[in-house]
Amino acid sequence: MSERLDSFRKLLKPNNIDAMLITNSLNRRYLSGFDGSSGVLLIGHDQAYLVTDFRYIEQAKEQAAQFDVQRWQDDLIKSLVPLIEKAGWTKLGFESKDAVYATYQEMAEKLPVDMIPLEDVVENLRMVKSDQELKVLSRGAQILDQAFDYICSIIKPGMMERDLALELEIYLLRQGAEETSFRFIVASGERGAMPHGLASTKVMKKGELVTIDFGAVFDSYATDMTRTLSLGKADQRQREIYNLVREGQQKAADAVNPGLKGSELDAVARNLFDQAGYAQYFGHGLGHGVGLETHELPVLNSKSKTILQPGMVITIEPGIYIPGWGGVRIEDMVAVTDRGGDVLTKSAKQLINI
Ligand SMILES: [Mn+2]
Repeated sequence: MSERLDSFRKLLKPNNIDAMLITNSLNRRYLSGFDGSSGVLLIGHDQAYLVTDFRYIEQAKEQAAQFDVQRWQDDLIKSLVPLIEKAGWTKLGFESKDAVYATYQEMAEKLPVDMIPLEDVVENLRMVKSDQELKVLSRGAQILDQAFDYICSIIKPGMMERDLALELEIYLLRQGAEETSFRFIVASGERGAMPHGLASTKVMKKGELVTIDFGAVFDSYATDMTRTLSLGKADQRQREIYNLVREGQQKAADAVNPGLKGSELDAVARNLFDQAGYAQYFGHGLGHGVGLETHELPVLNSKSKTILQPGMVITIEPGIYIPGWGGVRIEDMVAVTDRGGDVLTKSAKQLINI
């Protein structure tokens, strides 16, 4: 945590602020270690305050030893005033993407400091994972692989999409997940054309492809993976489209390398689909960062300017979705290393016929 606080403090000057107010709860947890449901950080060059309410004082002192824990009296804004006055700050950064308009207005009015809107300051730090974070993410990915084996052992024609999602959720919670990363996608047959088709009451039938996108949170870190299965023997079109997605996904995963731009990585899969005449059916970006949140920086799409760096953990998840037919998506979590990419989810990617 102290390294994170040091890295954060180095960003005050380049952002032209004396201190920053951190209101986003995940950013607060990332910088301080405190994971209660309320509290803000106020960080300057020499100060590190954690302001929280009565319920969390003891927990905050224990989890965020480097912070001066202050009790939130009556209302938060009032509690911040003396701290700001004492430090003599004139420019206070705040997280504009996290700010509620009414709260911002009140702060701008009552805090004796200029409020400077900033975006993604902590999110940019969170992009590059420490060895410890990589260990947690990689262990989580291993559990997803086990969960995929479990899916293969229970899925069958005649089963409802929702029942598969429920069994999968129970399995992951039994494996120690704190919660699911998101509501699972189980999209069979024509529903596969919906990239985010949540598990429904539809019964899965023989002859259909089923896209299953799932993940769970282990030790506070989210995981995310997708596989598409065939119920019964896939027909020629199903095999063709599946193999195209698989090739695009594999090529992109193989291309992961520090120094590569996000848009260049996205183009690896997109160009292949384009040559095959399917680019119009790949309407979303290639992937995204994974960490404390399922979707975090970097964003990987055709416009992404982010340069890949060792320590980033990203998803590679191209898909093809054809209305009236169905869809295929394959997704892995990949850690960017010094020399390339390390695929964390290792489940088979050849088309499995159940
Ligand atoms: Mn994903």
